[in-house]
Amino acid sequence: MKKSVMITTPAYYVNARPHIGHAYTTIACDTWARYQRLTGNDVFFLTGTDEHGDKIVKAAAEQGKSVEEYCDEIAGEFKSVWQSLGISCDDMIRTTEVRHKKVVTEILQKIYDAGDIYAGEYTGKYCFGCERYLTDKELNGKGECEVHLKVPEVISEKNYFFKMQKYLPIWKEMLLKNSSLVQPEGYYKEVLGTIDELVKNGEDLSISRPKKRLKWGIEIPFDKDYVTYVWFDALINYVSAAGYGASSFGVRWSGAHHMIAKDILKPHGVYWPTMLLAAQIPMYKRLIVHGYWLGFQDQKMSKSLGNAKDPLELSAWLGNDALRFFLMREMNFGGDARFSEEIMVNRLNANLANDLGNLVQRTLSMLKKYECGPAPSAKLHQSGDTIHAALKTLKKDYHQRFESFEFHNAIESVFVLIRLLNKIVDEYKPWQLAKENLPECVSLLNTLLRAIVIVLLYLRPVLPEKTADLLSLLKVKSDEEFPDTLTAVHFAEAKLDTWPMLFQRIEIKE
Ligand code: ME8
Repeated sequence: MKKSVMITTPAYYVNARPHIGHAYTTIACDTWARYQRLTGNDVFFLTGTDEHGDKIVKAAAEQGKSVEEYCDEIAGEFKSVWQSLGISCDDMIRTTEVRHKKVVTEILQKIYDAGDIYAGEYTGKYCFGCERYLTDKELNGKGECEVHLKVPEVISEKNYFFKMQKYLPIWKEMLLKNSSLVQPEGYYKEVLGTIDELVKNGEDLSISRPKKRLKWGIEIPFDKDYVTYVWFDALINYVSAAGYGASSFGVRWSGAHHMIAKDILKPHGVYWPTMLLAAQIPMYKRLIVHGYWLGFQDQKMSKSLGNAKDPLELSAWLGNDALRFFLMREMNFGGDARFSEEIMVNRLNANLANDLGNLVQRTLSMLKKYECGPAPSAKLHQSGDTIHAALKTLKKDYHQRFESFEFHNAIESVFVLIRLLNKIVDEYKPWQLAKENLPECVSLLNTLLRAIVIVLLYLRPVLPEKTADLLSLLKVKSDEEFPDTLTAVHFAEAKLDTWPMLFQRIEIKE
C-alpha cells in the first residue's frame, strides 16, 4: 500500500557555504527519497536553512553585509548547489520565512498557555566578545574564552524556560517501548544516557534571548523584549514546512524521518521530542544519525577548520553520480569515514569503472559486434537459474537495507549481482560462443542484458543520471518498479550503435 513518507535534512546554518558534510546528508536523503518514490510511496523531501542567531549576525558583519542580504546570498548558494547536484527536494524552507515565523509563534503561545513556559533567572558565563554564554568545555585551561582570551563574566538575567524536565520521563518511556525511534542503536543508547544526565541535573531549557543583546530572531509572542533561542526556532522548521495547521499536515507528518549527523543529536534526540510532546504534535517516526567525514589527521571536516571539500569542485571533476556513489558506498552509515582523494579514486575505479563499467561495456560491445541484439525474444540462457537465485537474495537484502538506512550495504547487495554477472561472462566466454555456437551466444548476451537492466534499475537511487541515460537508450521506462525476475524486464528490439560511456577510470590529481 502507498505510504506517506517525509525525509528531512538539518536546516543548515548560513554562516558558510555548503561543504561536503552538508552534501553528504542531503545526498543521503535524496537517495532515500528516490528509493521511496520508486517503491510507489508518496514522498515529501525537505531541506532548508537556519538563519537566526548571533552566529549569523557575526558572519554577516565580518563580510560587511546586512544580515538580510547575507542570509539571502548564502541561502541562494545552498539552493544552487543542491540544484547542480541534482537534488530532488520537494521544499527548501528558510527560518526567516513568514510561514515559519507564524508556526514558531503559534507553538510558543500554545506551550506558554498550557503553562509549560515560565520566566526565570539564567546565570551563566558570558563572553561579550562572542556575545553569548560559554560552556566550560569552551574555556581554556585558564578559564578564558578560547577566542577572546578573556575570562567570561558571570551574569544573571531574566529568560524564558521550557519545562523540558516534565517531558523527559515521557520521552524516555516512549524510547524504551520503541527502540527504532533513534537509529542506529549506538545513538539510541546515547539519547537514553543524555536523558538520564539531564534528569539528574534538573535544568529546563532556556528558550529566549533578550533583545538588548540579540535582535536577529523571532520575537517571543508574550514578551516583546525577547527573541526565540535559535534551536527552539530552527527545530520547528520541520513542522512549518510540513504544513502545521493545514489539513494535509497529519498524513505528511505521520511518516516523518529526520536525518542528522551526531553533532546535533542532543537537540534532535532530546529537545525536539519534548517540544513535540508539549505542543501535542505526534512524535516523529525515526531519527537517523550518521557519523562524520574526516579530513586530514582524522579531524571532522568543518567550515571552522577549513578542511572541508567543496562538493561542486568534486562533482565538476567526477560527475554527480560518481560523487554520490562514493559518498553513499564508502561511509558505513552510522560510523565515521575518511575522505581522501586516494580512497575516492580507488573506490570509484574498483566499483564503477571495473565492476559495473566493464560488465556493461563488454556486454554491449559484444551484442553489437556479434549482431546478437538487443533481442527481447531471445531464449533465456542456462545461467539464468544462477541469476534468479541471486535476484532473490538481492530483493530481500536491498529493500531491508534501504529501509534501515544502510546505504553502503544496499549498494553492496547490487554489486554482489554485478560480480556474479562478470563471472558468468568469464565462464561462458561469449567471444568463443560467437564462433562455435551462435544461438547460445545470442541467448547468453540477451540474458546478461536483462540482468544489466535489473542492475541499472536497482542503482537508480544512487546513480540517477547515468542509469536514466542508459535505460532510455534501451527504451526501458525509468520509473518501473524493482523487477525480481529476468522475464519481468522489458527492453526494445534494437540495433545498438553507440552508447554513453558509464564510468571512466580516474587518476589521482595530487
Ligand atoms: O547544526 N560529516 O547546522 P550546520 C558529516 N543549523 N556530516 C556533516 C559534517 C561532516 N564532517 N559537517 C556537517 C546545524 N555535516 C543547525 C541544524 S536543524 C533544526 C538545525 C552535516 O550547518 C550534518 O548533517 O552546522 C550535520 O548534522 C549538519 O551538517 C550540521 O549543519
